Amino acid sequence: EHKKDINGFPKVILREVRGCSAEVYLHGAQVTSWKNEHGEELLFLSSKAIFKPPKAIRGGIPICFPQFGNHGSLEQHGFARNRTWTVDPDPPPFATISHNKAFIDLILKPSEEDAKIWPHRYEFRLRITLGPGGDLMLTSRIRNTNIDGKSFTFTFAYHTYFSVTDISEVRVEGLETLDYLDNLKNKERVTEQGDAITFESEVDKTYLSTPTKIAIIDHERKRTFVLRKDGLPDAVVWNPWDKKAKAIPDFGDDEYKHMLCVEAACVETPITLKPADNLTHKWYSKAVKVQLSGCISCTG
Ligand code: TA6
Repeated sequence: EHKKDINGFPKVILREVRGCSAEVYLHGAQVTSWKNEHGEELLFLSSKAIFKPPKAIRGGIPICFPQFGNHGSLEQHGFARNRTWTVDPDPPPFATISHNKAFIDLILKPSEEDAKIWPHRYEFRLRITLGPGGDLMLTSRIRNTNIDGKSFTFTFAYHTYFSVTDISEVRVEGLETLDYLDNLKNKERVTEQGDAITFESEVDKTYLSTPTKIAIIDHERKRTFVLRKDGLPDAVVWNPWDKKAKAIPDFGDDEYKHMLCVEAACVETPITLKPADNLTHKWYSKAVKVQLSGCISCTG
């Protein structure tokens, strides 16, 4: 269902048979709401979020492409989350579709402006699916359409903001004993301790070579999020805590207590894409596209 919000910004609403729903803004192709069949909101969205360029919406699931982080020449986390996407008129045959799922296909191609800052041609196709059980799946397919034969590399993340009751009562399971880069200590490489991760201060960690499944347990609300990913070896865990949250203009002062970012990502080893052969419009062979999927389900 295509709608405009109270400020006239276009968004799409996905509804599933049992009453689960999701909302996606064309600004950044950003999911900003994911509700279960009881109408409970499962994603964090800041009360101070800005829904138009040049800001990315604070919350939901920002798409970080073609760069995760702020090390390069591009803006922090790349420009994809700051662009207006369009509905894909010619969606590829994603194998995952079935009749009882709600989905939307969006596409981003470079503008003249973008080509100046990132001199590559690409097609970024994103399918957002709300499954029969209310699972939310994002599948990105990126194709290099350079005609000069040049490959390009990129880093990537689904920068997901989970809504939690109280961050000090949250545990993350699946990242124990793994190595991570501590982004608060100049990306020092550290080995995580042996049991579930809990939170009592600012955290900004890029876990490397992580499992396909990570669990986020909201103890108070007896709710568990399970994040499953494919093609994304890393996972970023972030909570700004009080001081950093106060310093972020579009973040409410106490809102850090009710969110946790766990992000399916590819950070340590960038993905390199060769130019696609001059294939027909049929969807592209494996070699020239990459499929990055993140699926989050929620129990309780
Ligand atoms: O994902 C963690 C992180 O890289 C943090 O360092 C923090 O900058 C966060 O992303 C939010 O970034 P943003 O550009 O959305 O304010």
